[in-house]
Order: sequence, then structure tokens, then C-alpha cells
Amino acid sequence: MELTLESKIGELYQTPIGKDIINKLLLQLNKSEKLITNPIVSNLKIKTLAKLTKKILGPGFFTAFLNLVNSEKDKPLAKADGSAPGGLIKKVWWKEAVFYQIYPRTFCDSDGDGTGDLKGIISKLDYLSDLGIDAIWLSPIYDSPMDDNGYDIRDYHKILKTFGDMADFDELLSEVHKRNMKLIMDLVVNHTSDEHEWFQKALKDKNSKYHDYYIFRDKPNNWTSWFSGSAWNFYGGTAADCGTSDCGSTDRAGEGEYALHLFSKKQMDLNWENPELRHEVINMINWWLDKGVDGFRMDVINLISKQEGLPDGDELIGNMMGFTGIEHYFYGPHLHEYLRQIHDEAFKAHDAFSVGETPGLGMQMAKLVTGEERGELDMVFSFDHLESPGHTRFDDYEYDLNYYKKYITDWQLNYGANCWNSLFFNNHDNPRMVSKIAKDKTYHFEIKYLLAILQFTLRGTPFVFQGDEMGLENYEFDSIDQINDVESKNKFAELCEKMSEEKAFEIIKAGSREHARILLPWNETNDPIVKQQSFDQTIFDEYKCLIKLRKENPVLVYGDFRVLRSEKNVFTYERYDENSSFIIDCNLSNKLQKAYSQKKSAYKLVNSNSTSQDGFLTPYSARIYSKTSKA
Ligand code: TEU
Repeated sequence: MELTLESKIGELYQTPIGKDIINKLLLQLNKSEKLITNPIVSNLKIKTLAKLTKKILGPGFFTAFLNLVNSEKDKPLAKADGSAPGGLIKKVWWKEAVFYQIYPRTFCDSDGDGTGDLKGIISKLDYLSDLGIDAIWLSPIYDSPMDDNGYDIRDYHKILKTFGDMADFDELLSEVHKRNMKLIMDLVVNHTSDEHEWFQKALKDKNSKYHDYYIFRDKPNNWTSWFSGSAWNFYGGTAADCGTSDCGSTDRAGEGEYALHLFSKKQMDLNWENPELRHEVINMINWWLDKGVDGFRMDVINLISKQEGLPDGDELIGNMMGFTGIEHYFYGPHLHEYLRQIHDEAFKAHDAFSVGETPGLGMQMAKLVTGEERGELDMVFSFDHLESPGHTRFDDYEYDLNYYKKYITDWQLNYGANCWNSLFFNNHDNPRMVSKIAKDKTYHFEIKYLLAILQFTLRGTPFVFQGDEMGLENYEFDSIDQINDVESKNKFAELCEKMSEEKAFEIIKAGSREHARILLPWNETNDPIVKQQSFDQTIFDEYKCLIKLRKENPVLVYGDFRVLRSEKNVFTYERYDENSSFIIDCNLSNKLQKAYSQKKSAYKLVNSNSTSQDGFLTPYSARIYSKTSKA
């Protein structure tokens, strides 16, 4: 049924996209779902709400919203209850695996040039295997000018010199497989570097077939880049015509055009509408899969399909989401079609694994791209748990684990038995979660351990980010010169136009991706960055122990999930099947909380991050109890 302004808010909330978007808005506004489910509001017509909010929302908001809602004709499977017996869940290796993300630039430097490399990674494979890792996700290692540390690819078939060469890669792959581990690569195909041969050819000759591999327009629209400023570069003509500060130029004096880049000025968006481009990308994926890689993490893969005509974005949505235009491409009209094509023509024949990085997708949209019956993606990374409601990454605040409890409970119970969660707190795009939770370091050890307990006992596939297992925290940067990340540098420049450098730097420090990108402290060196952090052996041992516990107890992978206690500041849940049960009892706060008391006599304590074992949980403590045959 097409929704119109005459439809009711409740009807809108019943649609998958409507539900996700309303939930996202509620999250941003830090309001409860009850605001919408309350009968008075749910019976309101959309047009009444549009009238009431005319001054704030403007006319474009509901049109954009309804277009998006009406563009999705499918619904997630109704009978996919996540609390259904574990038997319903299909068993596959990637659900049982513990993944480890390597950010190659800062993982391990084998030749002392200050940058990590493939030989460095090879030298640590025994370490990873000892930790219990089953699969590695390698962030980009392809040839690149490194404007965005490799997420700007110049040549998909070459290895960046600083990292090594193809022989090193082949050795890495074979060494990974020898240890019975898998290797997945990063697939960055929403955009290429502006130095990619295709883009260079496109610039040289408007009539070349490569011109249509990118998104060129005579006039830019109002979309903004995720890394500050306009999302358009001007090419040709004179600098005076340029909408951006340092645009490229060509020899075609007198004529000029704009090209779209949703990320940095050197990351040019590919035109997925072009079947030949899709074919080239698929060939490239097959080339790597034929080499033996086991799958891909797919960078911003939900952004590949853009709304026809590239209409201007709604300014209000832009302000709320941080980027203008997002409603026209984060769940574009051909997204499912393109994902299926990639799956059918590349992943399927190789039985390869895919995890999509899908910023902005809520649970319903995620179901529509990961449902087993849909043949699109195996899994996604959703990001809604990384900030407390009402906050964004650059806010200086303390993250509330009570929100994580609410978020993850919803996904554990409602994502469905035909979909599968990914579990992570850190990656290369975010400050370390432990530092977000508490500025005061008193309980940092307990928090790191608690996060690990959550990650290895909830249902889903854990992705450990390099350094989590060493107990790394945010780095105390004291100057913008220590920051290499393009997002932070652009944002800093933008902020400095509005405030003092000191203030701008405070904001950058709160949210910079650089925190996650410091060289790992394998050993003592003169590098101040390595010196500031140290390898915490106790945390490492606990990671190892928890991974082992998960491996030895399939119930922690496939078992059902239920909440036993969720009052403020505590989170007690059970993972169980017919034969066994685990109770995980957590204190989410820095205050003493009562321990969970029921049933405990039949259970034995198998792991805890604190030594006190009385009726109370000390700050951020967590205990794992187990029982093998149900009483
Ligand atoms: O990230 C895009 C992206 O959406 C993240 O920056 C996201 O906003 C953040 O994780 C939410 O907290 C991907 C890559 O992971 C990133 O490193 C690249 O810079 C970007 O795409 C462009 O390729």
C-alpha cells in the first residue's frame, strides 16, 4: 500500500523503513518509542503532523520520507523470531568464528619505517592463532595515494608498496590458511581514488566510456561530503568557478563539470547505474576470490545506489544526520538489485562471506539486506550502538552502557533467526569505547574486561579490533599535527572558521578516528605513541580465555537469549539450549549493584572480572555462571 500524507503515523511506523527512520529520529532526539506508539499520536494523519511541525521540518521532509518508505515494497520475513529454538538457525563457519580486524598501517611494522606492513602481519599470525582468532578482516592494502589511508584505491590489483607486494600477499594468504584461519579483504567500491586510471581517463576524455563510470554533472546539487564541505569537485575551467577549495583541473580549458565525492575530495563516487562498471567491479571481486580470499567486508556498501536525478537533499535531514543528501542514497532505489548481482555473480559460486558496512541502516533495513532468503549480504555492521542517544561522535560526553543494553537486547530478540548479528565496540573509525564510557581511568580495566565478556557471550559474530586484546585506550593527543586522518583534519579546518583552535582541537580529540589508528605497542621503542600505551597481558589472557569458553560451548554461539534482569545499571541475561545454560550478570555502572540471586545454586562461576564474590557486583564487574544439564 502506498502511503500518502493522508495516511496515519501508526501506518508509517508499521512499514520497515518508516519504523527505522522514526526510531532513528527518536534516538537523535533522545525520546522513547512510546511517543509514537501512543494511540493519540499513532492515529494522527501524517499531514497533521506535517502541519504541526511545518516551521521546524519544512515541506520537503515528509515528501522525502514518504518517497523512501514507498520505495520499499518488501517486508522482512514475519516468522523469523529470534527467540525461536536455536535449531532454526543455520550453522555456518562465520557464525562460529571470532574475527580480528587489522588496520595494516598501524598493526605491525617489520622493517622499521614507521608503517605497518604485510610481513609484519605474517609475523603475528601465530599470536592471532594463539589468541583463538579464526578469521582476519584486513583493512585496505591496495595501491593508493593514502588520502584516506587506503580507502581511496588507485589500483585494485596492486599492493601498496609501503605494505609490500603481491608475493607478500600470497604468502600471507597461504600462511593464514595453513593455520586454518580465513582472510577477508576490504572491498571499497562506492568510490575510487581520483588517481585511479578510470577517473584519469574520464577526466581526459568526456567521450571515453570511463566518463560514465563516475558521477559527473554540469551543476552540483546541495549534497555535502561526509568529510566536510561540498560533495562536488569542479574539474576544468578556472579556479574561480570552483565550489571547493582545491579542485582538480583538466586541459579542457573553457569547459568544466562537477564530479561527486561523498567522502574526501580524492574519493570519487562510482556510477553503479552503469552495467559495464558493475561488471568490472564484479570481475575484480572474482579475481580476488579466485586467488583464495574467503570474503569481503564491504565499505559503505549501502551508499552505492543514488536516487535518479540526484535531487537536492532536505536541509533539516542534513543537519540532523550530519550530511545533506543522505536520504537520496543511503538506501537507494537499486540497492537490493546491485547487492544481489554481486552475490549471484561473485560471492555465490565461491561460497564467500560478506559483511556490509552499512551506516544509517536500522534493523528493518538490515533484515532486508541480510535475510538468508534474500541472497544479498551475510551480515552487516550497524552503528547505532556506538553513541548514547542524542549524541554524535564528536561530542565530549560519557557513553551510557544502559543504552547498549537496550540496543543489543532489541537486536538479540528481534533481528530474527534468519539474520545474524555482528558484535563489536571498536573499529578504525571510532575512538576506543572504554575511553568513551569513563574519562576517569579508575575502572578502565574492569570496563575492558566487561566489554569482552559481553562481546563473547552475546549472540552474533564478534569482531575484535586490533589492540582491544591488548587493552588499548584513547591516545592523549596534544596537537593537531599528531593527527593524520583526513576526516579529522578537514573537520578541524571547518571548526576553526567558527571557533578558537583550542576549542576546535578539543572537539577533534573527542571523536577523532586517530585514537584507533596508533601503532600497536608490541614492544618498547622510541616512538612516543607506542610508549604511551602498553600491552596489558591480563586483558590479553582474558580475551584468550573468553574466546576459548565460547569455542567450547556452542550454546554461546547458537543458544537462545533471554533477559533475566534489566533494571537501571544491571544487565543479566541467559544463553541456553536444551542441555546447557550460561548466566551473565553485569554491573553497567561505577556504583555497587546487587548481584543476580536466583537459581545460582545450580550454577558454577566460570569467569569474572572481579575477585569479590558476595551478593554485590563491584563497579563494572561481570560474572559468567554455567550449568550443564538443566534442572
Ligand atoms: O566508513 C564510513 C563510515 O560510515 C564511518 O565513518 C562511520 O560514519 C563511522 O564508523 C560511524 O561511527 C568507511 C570506512 O570505514 C572509513 O574508514 C572510510 O574513511 C570511509 O568508509 C570512506 O571509504
